Amino acid sequence: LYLERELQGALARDEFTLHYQGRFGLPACGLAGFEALLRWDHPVQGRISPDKFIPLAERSGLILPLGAWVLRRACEQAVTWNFPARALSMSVNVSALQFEQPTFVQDVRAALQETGLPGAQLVLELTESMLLRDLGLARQHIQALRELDVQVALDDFGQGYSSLSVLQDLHFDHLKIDRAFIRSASTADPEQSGGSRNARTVLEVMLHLAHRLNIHVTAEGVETEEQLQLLHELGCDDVQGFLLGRPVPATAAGDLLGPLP
Ligand code: G
Ligand code: G
Ligand code: MN
Ligand code: NA
Repeated sequence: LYLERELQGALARDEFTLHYQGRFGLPACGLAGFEALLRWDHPVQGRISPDKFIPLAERSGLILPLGAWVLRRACEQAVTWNFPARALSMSVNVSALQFEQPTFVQDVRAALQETGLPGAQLVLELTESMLLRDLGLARQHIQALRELDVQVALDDFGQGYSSLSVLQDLHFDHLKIDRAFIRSASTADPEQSGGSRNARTVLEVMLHLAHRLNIHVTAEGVETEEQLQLLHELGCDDVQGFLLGRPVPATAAGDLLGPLP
């Protein structure tokens, strides 16, 4: 309750910042884009994890102005970093309440227009659970986003009770495989080798399925060289994770950009 009350004024007090984590293309591991990740620095409590405050912000509705701020800020940053000239994209996480707003697509269009970011440079990350709440609305919004050239990613794929129906019913540009899969497919524990073999097969088939649907695959939570090697062998397109880069503030993320081509 304390945090919920504190959250109300946090946007006005300027306590939120965005961190950026790189996404890297295989095999060369060149930078392909960034994912914007929200951080809350409370003056007394210190850094509070989004896992903690996003659900609170969803419950109170604060996620709407906060989500709008994130989108605007991330688009501005992508323009500042010359993303169109670099052919990089900025990924933004969207919450269920945000996605369900009748004005959602208009809000995205306004953010693009006001910041000058071309739609093609933006990726919106959606989760399966939010899409299944109203499949008809999801279809409509995704179609309208495509008309803006905005890319759509299915985030956390494989987490919880995933079904294949969303892949059949909706059109995604990217699939982000949940880090739990990456971990179990690459485990070196001999006791786990049966499970690891199974997990590897599941990963392989997920990649094959996505590629047959023309969906670009990103592996999340890549932490070891062994995982990177495995993903390369399996033909994964992009990787994200602590091995290649943690989420960092804008100044540090900007240092990862080379000179303009
Ligand atoms: O960055 P971190 O691993 O702490 O993020 C934890 C969770 O918070 C992840 O599920 C991530 O998708 C989510 N998250 C981070 N930033 C945002 C944001 O700007 N909006 C929404 N809706 N979720 C976010
Ligand atoms: O749900 P979503 O995929 O948006 O969550 C992104 C979160 O995952 C970020 O908050 C980031 O801190 C976290 N993350 C990114 N890379 C790694 C990693 O290699 N290992 C772990 N454990 N977490 C990661
Ligand atoms: Mn994400
Ligand atoms: Na994810």
